[in-house]
Amino acid sequence: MSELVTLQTYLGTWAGSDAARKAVAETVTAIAEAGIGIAELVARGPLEEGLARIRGTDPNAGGDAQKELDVVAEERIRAALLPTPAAFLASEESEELIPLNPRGRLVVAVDPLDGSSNIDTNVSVGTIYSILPYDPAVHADPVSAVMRPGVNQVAAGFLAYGPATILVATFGEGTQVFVHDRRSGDFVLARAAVEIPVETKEYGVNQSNARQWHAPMRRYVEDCLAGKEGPRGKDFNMRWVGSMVADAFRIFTRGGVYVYPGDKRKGYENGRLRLIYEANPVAFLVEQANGGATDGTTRILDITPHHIHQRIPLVFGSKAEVEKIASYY
Ligand code: AHM
Ligand code: MG
Repeated sequence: MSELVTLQTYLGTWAGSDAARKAVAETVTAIAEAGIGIAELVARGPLEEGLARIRGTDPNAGGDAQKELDVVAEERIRAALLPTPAAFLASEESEELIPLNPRGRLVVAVDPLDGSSNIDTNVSVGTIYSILPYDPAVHADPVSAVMRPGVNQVAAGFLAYGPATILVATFGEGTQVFVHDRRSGDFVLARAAVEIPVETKEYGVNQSNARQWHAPMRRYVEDCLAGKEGPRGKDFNMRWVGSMVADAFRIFTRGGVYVYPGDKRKGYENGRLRLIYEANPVAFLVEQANGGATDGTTRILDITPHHIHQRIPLVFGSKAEVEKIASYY
């Protein structure tokens, strides 16, 4: 059997003696380590009953009910990032940026616990991160460093806490999958270059919202449901976990398309997912794995954010299917 590559050795080779890359490597290592602790808490499930409880009555910055574990996860990440070269943290759970290392030259945006409405159901939840460069000489205000189109990301990824704790990461050179080896404690490289199949017969969407969708989305799903006899000429399968990290990992494994469109409900005009710490990192990972990511028509990574917590309609996965969806709009 060939030599195992750990996250540490992978990052050591990738960064070499490049100071900027070393800073990114250190930051991702800290997030991965925080993830191991969060995975342990998630795995205690009902034994940590209090953590799945909704916190107070106020929603979080993104407008969702906040669970105890959302807040604990954010705190674990913040603490892990303090000694790294990250200057600020943007988080779903905090209205404002959280200051970290005053000499840092990176900003990190996270969804500390994606899919947290599922904590008590024992399906995968995860942590999503996006890393951008920060230069105080250019960005007088750190918020302006975060409010840039996703093409500026230097690294992105997510941890999914499922049967295995996995890290899907990109440093701009393809997309890699690492698996946390509970025996050695290391993240071990399992897939060095993820390739999302271009074509698919599998889509994922919360179909209970169908009556709220706009016409293009309704037509797209109707055509999938029509199967072989319909205009698509093939039978489709539908899969929806309702934890984006889990749905994304399935797409990285066997292709498919994930769709959370904007709809007619108040507050859902731009769908549900947040641009900066959900759509952008996933779009970066997907593109690096030869997939596509749009808001229906426009490439996610080209969109200039106007608010840290803004939502964006999101379509990502197998390239040909993402393009097909654009043709309905
Ligand atoms: P969260 O970050 O508050 O968990 O919200 C994002 C989640 C995604 O993981 C998931 O795909 C989506 O919301 C599910 O939304 P819905 O319950 O409307 O189907
Ligand atoms: Mg979340």
